[in-house]
Amino acid sequence: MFIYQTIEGAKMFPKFARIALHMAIEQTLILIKPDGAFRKLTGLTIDRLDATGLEMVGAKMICVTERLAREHYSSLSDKPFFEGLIKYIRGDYHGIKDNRILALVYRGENAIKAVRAIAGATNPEQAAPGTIRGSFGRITTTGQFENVIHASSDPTDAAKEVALWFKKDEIIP
Ligand code: IDP
Ligand code: MG
Repeated sequence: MFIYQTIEGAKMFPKFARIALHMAIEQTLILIKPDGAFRKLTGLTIDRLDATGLEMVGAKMICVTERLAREHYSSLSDKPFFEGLIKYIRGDYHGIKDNRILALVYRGENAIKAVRAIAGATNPEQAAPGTIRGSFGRITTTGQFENVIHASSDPTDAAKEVALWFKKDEIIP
């Protein structure tokens, strides 16, 4: 079984390639968004992340500058909700002092999917009950999604986001 979990195994035994690919060790970025911090959901979020069995390999409070916010969400810059999103992530709606939020990196098998699963769908009204967003997210009367946490959505985004928020030596090798 173990041999099939390696790339070489996948090449030698193509029918097991899918198993090998599904065993990828990934890193993913999680941000406790300002509503999550404001509502004291940081501990609960970490508890659920730890319960996945993934390993926390990076953690720090970061000042979300205008530049960092816009870079992080650059792929959404043409969306009508973009400016509101920048204000939200910078703490403008929740009075987060100096715009500081907690950023985390978790690592493990299929970490990206595993964290997305406990986070729930983007729209908190559509997120499954029991997920973090389904339990604690809301849409404000002005249409702002407050969905508690950010979680990287795919390997390309995860690599980009981890590198944007963390220096190499801030992550446990
Ligand atoms: P994700 O956070 O689940 O990956 P994205 O589509 O990458 O979802 O959007 C990033 C963030 O932008 C969301 O988490 C949410 O805060 C905000 N957002 C996405 N779609 C909407 C929308 O339709 N209205 C308001 N805010 C939105
Ligand atoms: Mg996303």
